[in-house]
Amino acid sequence: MKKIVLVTGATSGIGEACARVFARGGYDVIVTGRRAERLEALRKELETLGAAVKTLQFDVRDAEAAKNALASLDDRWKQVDVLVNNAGLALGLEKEYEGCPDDWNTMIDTNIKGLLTMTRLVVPGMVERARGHVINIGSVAGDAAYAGGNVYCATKAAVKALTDGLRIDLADTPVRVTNIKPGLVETEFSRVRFHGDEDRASNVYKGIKPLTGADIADVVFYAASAPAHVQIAEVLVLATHQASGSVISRRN
Ligand code: NDP
Ligand code: 8X3
Repeated sequence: MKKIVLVTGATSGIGEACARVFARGGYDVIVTGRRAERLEALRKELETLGAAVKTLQFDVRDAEAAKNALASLDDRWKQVDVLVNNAGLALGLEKEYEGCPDDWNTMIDTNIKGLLTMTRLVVPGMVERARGHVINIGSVAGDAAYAGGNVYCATKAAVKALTDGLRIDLADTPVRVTNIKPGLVETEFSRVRFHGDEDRASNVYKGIKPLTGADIADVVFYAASAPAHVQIAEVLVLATHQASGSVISRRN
């Protein structure tokens, strides 16, 4: 029987790349996100890679919708082997004392509460089956705050704490828990952060070769593929010319 991976936020960027790498690696794949057309296009693509695919369209901020989506799966598909908690976003780069409370709520509800919702729904089954792996997508932003990062950085620091806490709570089970912490990855992330301002978004990657979603997906797949006694607890993945959240060497 093939293993099953569930990737949240698979309609773009890192999540989409993870879905591809796991499909190529022999998994059946559950992809989630809010954009139905993209989920459908991805389903078709992943099927050409030999994977069986389920699409679940819901907003991770809506706990009831998440619960209903998972409940709609048949028993075989409910047996998720790997949960990749990837859905997330940054909004804005304002100073903390000038920031937008709606943006703060969206980041907190998605990056923290959405991840918790999915964990709460999927992990009890992993414990029951004595098999499973939770891979959270944290960030270098969770290691130290950078200018204007305030609330986003706080959500990713929370992802680190929640990943560590889950690992502690699961230490007496075979279920593994991993935090993958990327630096600059060129995806739709900056376009979303700057509310669709393409110029501002592309400036983020000026003068540096950023990571790609595929670079991160390879690390996620490596963690999932390690032998059962090996738990990759945390990995910080940076572009070569990025040294920390705020130290980036750019060339003209
Ligand atoms: P993208 O914007 O390209 O992808 C984000 C994904 O999250 C999309 O599939 C989107 O799907 C999904 N998503 C966002 N909000 C929701 C929601 N409320 N409900 C369901 N799905 C949601 O960005 P990335 O691929 O770069 O980001 C993926 C993760 O990686 C995030 O957690 C981000 O914080 C993290 N990260 C990104 C870095 C970067 O530099 N790009 C670096 C470090 C970490 P849809 O809109 O269809 O719902
Ligand atoms: C995304 C990377 O540096 O923009 O988490 O915060 S960064």
